[in-house]
Amino acid sequence: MLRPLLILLLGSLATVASAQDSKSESQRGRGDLPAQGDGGFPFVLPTQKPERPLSAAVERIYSAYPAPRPEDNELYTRFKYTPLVGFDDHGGDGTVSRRDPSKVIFENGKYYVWYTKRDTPTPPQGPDGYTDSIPSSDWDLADIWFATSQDGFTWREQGIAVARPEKPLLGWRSVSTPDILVWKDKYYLYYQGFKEASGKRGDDCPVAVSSSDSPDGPWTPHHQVVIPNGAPGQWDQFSIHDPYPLVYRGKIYLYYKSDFDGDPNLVRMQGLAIADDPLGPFEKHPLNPVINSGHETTLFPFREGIAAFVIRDGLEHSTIQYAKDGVHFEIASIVSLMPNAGGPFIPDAFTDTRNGRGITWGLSHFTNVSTWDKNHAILARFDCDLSLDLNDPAMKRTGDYHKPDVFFRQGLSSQQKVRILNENKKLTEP
Ligand code: AAL
Repeated sequence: MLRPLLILLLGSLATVASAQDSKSESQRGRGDLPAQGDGGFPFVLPTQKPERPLSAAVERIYSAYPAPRPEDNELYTRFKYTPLVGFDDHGGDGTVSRRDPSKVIFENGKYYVWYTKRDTPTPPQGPDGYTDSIPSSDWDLADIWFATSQDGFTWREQGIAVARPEKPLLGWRSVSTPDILVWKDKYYLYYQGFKEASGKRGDDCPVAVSSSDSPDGPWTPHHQVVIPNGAPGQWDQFSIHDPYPLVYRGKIYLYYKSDFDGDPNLVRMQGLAIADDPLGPFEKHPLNPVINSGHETTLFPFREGIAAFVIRDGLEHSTIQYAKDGVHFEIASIVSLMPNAGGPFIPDAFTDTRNGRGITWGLSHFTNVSTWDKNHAILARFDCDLSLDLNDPAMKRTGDYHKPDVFFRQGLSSQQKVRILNENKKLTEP
């Protein structure tokens, strides 16, 4: 009885052994195939990487992400949006625009936010249509305004924080895209300072700074470039956009975006500049750019590192990324409907935390709200669950359901329709 069993066992071992020898290099390297009859990948998703050969895709959920499923991934979230109350955009005629909100801070019992506000006789008229009073772009001929709120939904516009200075001072053409830093009980606003109309050569500007002893101002502009453009030939030679300071490892880590290349399209990446003093000097990180995709900057301390929204542009758009050291960013999750120009409320943005708790809401913007001939932007509120202190399962589900018109509005252009018609014709030609 024993003998036939032994023969069977030896037989199957021999089969496995010979199969071993005949495997291709890649097959051998990629983890061996599961043993015959091991019943396949388990029905219940293991929380830890199972001791079995895995495909690249399944291997990745255990090696490349904070958790193997979105529900448990603290850096995965859905985003939910709420219109704001309290802002008048002049009937949406394009003459009044609010955009690129700063981070939100809570002081004196209320929330504060700063943003770009344009109030011009006409909507933007493009790089060939601007004058001293007619804007080229939605953020041209703008000032920096601020608003306050008790609840983050209803806002009261308070007025100008930083106005365009007299020509030829830095920012005389436009000051825009502000962000806030609180350092040693003083307040600093960093913003884009335009010395020419945006779009003349490109969206070219360095970064300027103003300071104040109170979030209500008055703000003192320092009329000096604090984050300079890069040297000729460098990625950030023309534009330093979306300055975004955080306090990290005892210093000011200021992230920024730049537009470069342009053939066929502009490439957007993000860099880092570090300083011990809000007025600089800022040292640009030798490894810049540190984020290879994205558009407006949105970042927050998370655990011992820094997390970043990587929206809209580039290979890794629509991802949330994480760098344990604030420099080497890796994809932590893939998300949808990300906030444009997100300015989150980050309680530990300036506390030099070693254990960032994350975020649950902020303000963002929607650009070109109606039509190009009335081009303007509005602010909005976003909510999410990227917090170690919140567990909102509704924010951890995947799969947004959009009505057909959302897709149909992304319709074909007339050129694309002609191409398709010609392709069809080719099929029917004899
Ligand atoms: C925004 C930001 C910067 C650009 C322009 C206004 O989305 O990236 O601020 O200059 O667009």
